[in-house]
Amino acid sequence: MERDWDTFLAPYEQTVSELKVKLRGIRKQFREQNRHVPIEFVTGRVKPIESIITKSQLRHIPMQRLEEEMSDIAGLRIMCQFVDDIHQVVQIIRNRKDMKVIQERDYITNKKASGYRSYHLVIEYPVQLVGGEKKILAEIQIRTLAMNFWATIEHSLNYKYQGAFPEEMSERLQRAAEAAYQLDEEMSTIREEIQEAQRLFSHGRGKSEDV
Ligand code: 0O2
Repeated sequence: MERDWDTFLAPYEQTVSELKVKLRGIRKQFREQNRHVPIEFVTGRVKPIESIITKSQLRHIPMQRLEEEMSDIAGLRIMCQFVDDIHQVVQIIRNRKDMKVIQERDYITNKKASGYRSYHLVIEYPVQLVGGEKKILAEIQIRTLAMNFWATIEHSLNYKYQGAFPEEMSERLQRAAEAAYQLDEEMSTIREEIQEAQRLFSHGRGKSEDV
C-alpha cells in the first residue's frame, strides 16, 4: 500500500519546529544572563523522502518499522564555538524534562574512519497532536564550527562521488579533519589563556567576566 508521506511526516515537522525554538531558547537565556553562549547556531530538517527510502533499503529497515528504527527522520544540528561547549550543551539536554536522551554516540573521542567528528544524541520527544501525544525519535548532532565546516564539505563531495572516494582523496580528507580538530584545540587554548589573563586582571578589581 502507498504510504501517505504527508501524514507520516507531519509529527516530524512539528518536532523539528518545536526543538529549533527550544534549542535556540537556550542560546537566548545565556545571552540575557551575559554569560558565554555555548550555542552558536541551530539548524533542523526533516529527512527528505528519497533519503528515507534509500537509507531504509541500505539498512534493511522495513517501512512499517521506520518510526522505531530510523532515528534521524527528525534531525537537529547545534553548532558551538568550542569543544567544551559541546559537553555543556549535552549536559543541558540530558537535564531537560521535556525530552529524553535514549542514546549517545561520541564521535569526538571516537572519530569515524572518514575523520568525521560530532557528538550525537538520539532523543525521544513527546509531540502533542490533536489525537493525543506521540513519542518521536530525533537525532541531535552537536559539533564545533570547524567540525561542521569539514562535515558540510565532505558530505557534498561524498554526494558527488557517491561515497566512493579514491583512496588518496579520503586520506587527504582525513588529514583535513585532523587539521580542523587542531584548530579547535588551538582556539580552546587561546581562550583558556585569555580567561586566565582576565582572572588575574579582574582579581585586583573585584570583577569577573565570562569569555
Ligand atoms: P544526512 O544526509 O546527514 O541525513 P552508523 O552509520 O551505522 O554508525 P547511523 O544510524 O547512520 O549509524 O547514525 P550515525 O552514524 O550516528 O549518524 C549518521 C549521520 O551522521 C549521517 O546522516 C550524517 O549526518 C552524519 N555522519 C556520519 N558519518 C559521517 C561522515 O563520515 N561524514 C559526514 N559528512 N557526515 C557523517 P546520514 O543519514 O548519513 O546523512
